[in-house]
Amino acid sequence: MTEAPERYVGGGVPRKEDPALITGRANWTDNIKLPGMLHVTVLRSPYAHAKITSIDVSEAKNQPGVVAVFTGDDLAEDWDKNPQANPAAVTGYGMSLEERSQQGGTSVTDTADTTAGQPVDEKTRTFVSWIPTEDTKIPNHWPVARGEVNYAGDIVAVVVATDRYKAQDALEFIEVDYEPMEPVLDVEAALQEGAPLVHEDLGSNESFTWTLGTGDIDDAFNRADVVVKERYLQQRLIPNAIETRGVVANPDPISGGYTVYSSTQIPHILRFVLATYCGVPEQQLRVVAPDVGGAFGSKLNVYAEEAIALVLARKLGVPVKWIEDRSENYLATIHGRGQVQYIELAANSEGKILGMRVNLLADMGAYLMLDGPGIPILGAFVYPGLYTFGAYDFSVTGVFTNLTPTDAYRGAGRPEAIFAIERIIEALAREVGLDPVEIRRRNFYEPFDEPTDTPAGIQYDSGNYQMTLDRVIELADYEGLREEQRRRRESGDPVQLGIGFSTYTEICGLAPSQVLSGLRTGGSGWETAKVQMLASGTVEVITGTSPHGQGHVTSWSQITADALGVDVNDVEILHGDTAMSPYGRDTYGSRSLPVGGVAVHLAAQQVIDKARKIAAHMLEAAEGDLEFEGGRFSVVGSPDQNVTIQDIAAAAYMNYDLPEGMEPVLSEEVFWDPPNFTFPFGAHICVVEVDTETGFVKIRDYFGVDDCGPVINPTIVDGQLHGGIAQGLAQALYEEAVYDEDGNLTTGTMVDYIIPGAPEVPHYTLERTVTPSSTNPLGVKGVGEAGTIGAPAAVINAVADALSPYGITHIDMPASPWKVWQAIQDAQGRDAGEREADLSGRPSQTMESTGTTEPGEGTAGTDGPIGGDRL
Ligand code: MCN
Repeated sequence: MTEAPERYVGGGVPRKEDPALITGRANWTDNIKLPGMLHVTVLRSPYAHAKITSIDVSEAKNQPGVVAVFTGDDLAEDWDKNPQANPAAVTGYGMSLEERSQQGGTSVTDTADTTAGQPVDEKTRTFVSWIPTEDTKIPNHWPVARGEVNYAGDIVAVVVATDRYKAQDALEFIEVDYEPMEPVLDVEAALQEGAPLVHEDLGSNESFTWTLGTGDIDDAFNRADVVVKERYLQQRLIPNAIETRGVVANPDPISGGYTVYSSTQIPHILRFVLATYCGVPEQQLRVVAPDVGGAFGSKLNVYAEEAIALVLARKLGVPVKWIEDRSENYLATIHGRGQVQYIELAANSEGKILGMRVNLLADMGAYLMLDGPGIPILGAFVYPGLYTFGAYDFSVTGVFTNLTPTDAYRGAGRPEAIFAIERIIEALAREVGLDPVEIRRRNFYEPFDEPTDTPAGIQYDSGNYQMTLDRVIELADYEGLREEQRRRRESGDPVQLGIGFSTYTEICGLAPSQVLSGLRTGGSGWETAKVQMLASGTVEVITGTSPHGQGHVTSWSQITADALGVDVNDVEILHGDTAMSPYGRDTYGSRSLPVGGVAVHLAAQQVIDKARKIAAHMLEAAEGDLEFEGGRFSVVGSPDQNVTIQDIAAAAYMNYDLPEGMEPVLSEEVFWDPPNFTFPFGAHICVVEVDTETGFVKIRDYFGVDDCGPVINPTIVDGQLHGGIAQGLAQALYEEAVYDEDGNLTTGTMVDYIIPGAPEVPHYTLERTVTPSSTNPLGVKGVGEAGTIGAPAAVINAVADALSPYGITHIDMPASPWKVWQAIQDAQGRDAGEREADLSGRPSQTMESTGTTEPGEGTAGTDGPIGGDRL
C-alpha cells in the first residue's frame, strides 16, 4: 500500500486488465470445467420458414456418449417447472408481471396461480423487454422450436453428451421432416397485400408502429423553398466478437439454486429474465459474466441457448455447457441494423432546415429479441443531428421477416440516424448550392452548456459543434484537399479524391429511469457502486457495470484513486457476479462511465465525508478546519496535524473510538439515476481515393475531432474511437449479411463476410475538445459508440464526393468495388454486362496493382466528367 503520487484521471494509466488477457490468464466461459459436466449442441433449421412435420431422435440417442436428446415438444413442460410468484424480480420494471402477461408479452412471468391448468402452448413465450406500443404484436418464441421454424438457424433439437464432439456428431443422426413455406425476406415486400406471413397467428407481418412528432410539420413543408427526399438502406450487419457466445449452467445440490456462467454483457438483466422465463426463483439464481471477449451489443440479450442450458441443468441435475461456434454465431447471434429509411428535409433557399420527416421500416427478423423493437426508437432522438429546426415527424414500423432476429449492434439506431441526416444534408447542400461545411454551419446550434431543447423533444446536455468542425477542417487541411481534388479532376486522374464530412451527436449514457419507462423499455437506468476501504487501507469497488473490453477496471480505479488519494494499484474493481453485486444495470448504450463511473465517484465522495468526521474526531479539530489532499486530512494552518485515509480506514474497521453513534467501517453504496442522457459529439473527415477504372475505394486518411467531455483515460478513449471508427467504415465499405432467395445466409463465414483487417483501416488523426456534460458531476459523456456512429456517413459522403463529376450522388452501403464500378458505368450510359460475383473491397488485395497517382500525374482529359474518354 502506497500513497498516490499524482492525479490519475486524464492520464494514460495502462489498462490493469491487460496483463491477464494477453498472457493466457483470462477466464473465458469455455475455460470452465466442472465435475460431471455434460456438453450441449443444438440442431438448427436449414429452412427459413417451414412446418416441422416430424422429428426422429432415436438414432441420435444411440450414438456414443449421448446422454439425452430433446425436441421442442419434449421440453415444452420444462420451461414452466417450479414457477413461483417472484415479486422481487420485477423491481425497477415499469409493468407488473400481471400487466405484462395480460398484454401477452415478455418473459413468461405468470405466477403459479395464473398458469394453473393452462396448457403451456396457449401462452406467449418471449424474451422481449422493450415493447414500444400497447398493441405490439409479439410472436411466441420457444427456445427449441415447436411445430414451425421461422429462420435458418432456429433451434429444432438439443443433444446432451459427454463431450462436445460426440454431441456435435450425434446431430447428424436426428431426422427432421420439414414442409417448406414461403419465406418473407424483405421488409417492403412483407407489408404488401397478400405477402406470406412469418407468424400466421399474428395476422400481419407488422409488429408495431411507433411515432414521434414536434412542431407543425405540414407548415414547415408548405413554407419550404426546397424539399429533398432520399431513401437509404441500412444493410444487416453481423457482430463479430472475438469470443463467441457460451454458457455453463451449474445446479447446486446443496442450496437448490443454480449458477449460470455466460459470456454476456448483462449478468443482472440475464438473471432476471432467465429466472422469470424458466421459473427459477431469482434469489436462487446466480449469474456470473467471467472474462468476456467482446460483445458490441450482441451479448445484450437473453438467448434461447442460455435458457436451454439452465433448464437442462435443472432437468439432468448436472452442470451443462454450450459453446457457440463461429458459423452458429453468424446464424443465431442477433444481427444489427436492417432498416429502410425514407427521409425528407424542408428548407428555405438559404439552406436553413425548417422541418424533417423520417419514416423507417425496421427488420425485426423472426422474433422480437430483448431490445430489438427499441433500436430504431433510440435513433429517433438523433435524426435531427446537430441541427436546430422547428418541426420533426418520425415513425417506425417494426416488420417480421424469416431472417435472424435483429437487436443492438454498436451504436444501435444512432449510426443509422446520423448516416441519414449526414447524407441528406449533403443533398440539401447540392440543391441550394452550398459547400458541405457551410450548410452545416448555417444549421448548427450556437454553443451551449446547459440543457437545450431539440426537435426530437429531448434536451441535449451541452455542445459546441462549430469548434469540432473548425478544428477538423484545420487538421485535414481542407483547402489543400480541395485543391488536390481539383487537380486530379482536371488531369483526368483515374484515381479520384473524395472528401466526406460527418458531424454527429448521439444519445448515450442510458439513463433516466423515468424516461426509459415513458419509452416502455422494460428496464431502468440507474447504476450502483459500492466503495469500501479494507482494514489494511486498500480499496474494493463493487460496480454494477459489466465490462467486456472497455477497461472499466482501469477507469474506475483511476476515479477511486483520485477521489480517495490512494495508489491506483491499491484499488480492486469487482464486477460481473450477481452474488457479489445483486444490483446492477450492466454495460451497453455507452452508459457505464456517465452512470456507473459517476456512481463510483459519488460513493467515494461519501467515503470521504465519513472519513472527514472520523479525522476530525481523531485530530480533535472541527470538520470545517480540515482539508483533504493526497489521501491525507490535515488541519488548515497546522499541516503537521494530519491523518491518512488508510489510518482512518483502520480506525473505522476497529471501531474502538469512533464519533458517538457512528457505524464501523468505511463502506458506502450509491445508486445513481441521472437526470438526462449524455450527448457526445464530433466532426469527422474521411478522405478516399476511388479508382474509377475498378471501383475500388481506399481510405487514405481519416480525421476526427470528438468531444466526450472530460476524459478519464485518454488511451482507452483512443482505443474506443479507433475500434468504433473501424466498425463504422466496415459498414460503409465491407460488411453485409446477404441471404439467397430461400432465406439462407450466403455470407456465413469470415471468407464471405468481409471484416476489415489492419490493411483496410487507415491511420487516424484524432483530437478532442472538452465540453463538460451538464448531466453529471464529472461532466463526462460516453464514447463507446461514437466512432461507429460518426464514420459511415463520412465514408459514403467521401465516395459520393469523388464520384460527383459523374452526377453520381449515392452508393448504397457497403460501397463495394462492384457497386461503385457499376454506378460509373450506369452514369456513362454503358452496359456493365454480367459479372458473376462481387469483388472483395480489400485494398490490400486489390489496390496495390492499381497504385495511386500523384497530383498532376494523370493524363489531361478533354471531354466528359473526369478526364473525358479515358473513363
Ligand atoms: N471513457 C473515458 N472518458 C470518457 C468517456 C469514456 O475515459 N469521457 C472510458 C470509460 O471509462 C470506459 C470506456 O471509455 O473505460 C468506455 O466507456 P463508455 O463510453 O461509458 O462505454 P461503456 O463502457 O458503457 O461501453 C459500452 C460501449 C458499447 S455500447 C459498445 S457496443 C461497445 C463499446 O462500448 N462494445 C465494445 N466498446 C467496446 N469495446 C470493446 N473492446 N468490446 C466491445 O464489445
